[in-house]
Amino acid sequence: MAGRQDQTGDAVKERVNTKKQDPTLYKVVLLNDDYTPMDLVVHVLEGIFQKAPAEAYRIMMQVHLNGRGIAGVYPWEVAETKSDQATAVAREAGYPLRTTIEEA
Ligand code: TYC
Repeated sequence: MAGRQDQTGDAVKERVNTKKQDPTLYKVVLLNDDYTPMDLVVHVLEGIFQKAPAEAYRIMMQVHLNGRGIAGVYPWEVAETKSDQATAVAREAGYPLRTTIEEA
């Protein structure tokens, strides 16, 4: 079985699972643009990043006023998936919302 050393004779099973978790966390950063509607960004923050309405609005305004803001902090695969989902929602609606992923 992958990731296991069988117990035979006096051999000791040393590893149960060789697939180690990556402990590194990554920020999904939303970037400002002049075209994506504010309410679409709030919708993305609520629907994809699980933010409460007031927090979603706060993050959206942070991005609008300062150019960038943190949508959330996640393990790599979660960050990548949410980043892709956010831009996909915007593209489907015809808007250029962009994100970046940075080590937290
Ligand atoms: N600046 C956009 C506007 O005035 C709103 C916006 C906020 C766009 C956050 C992108 O990540 C963003 N409609």
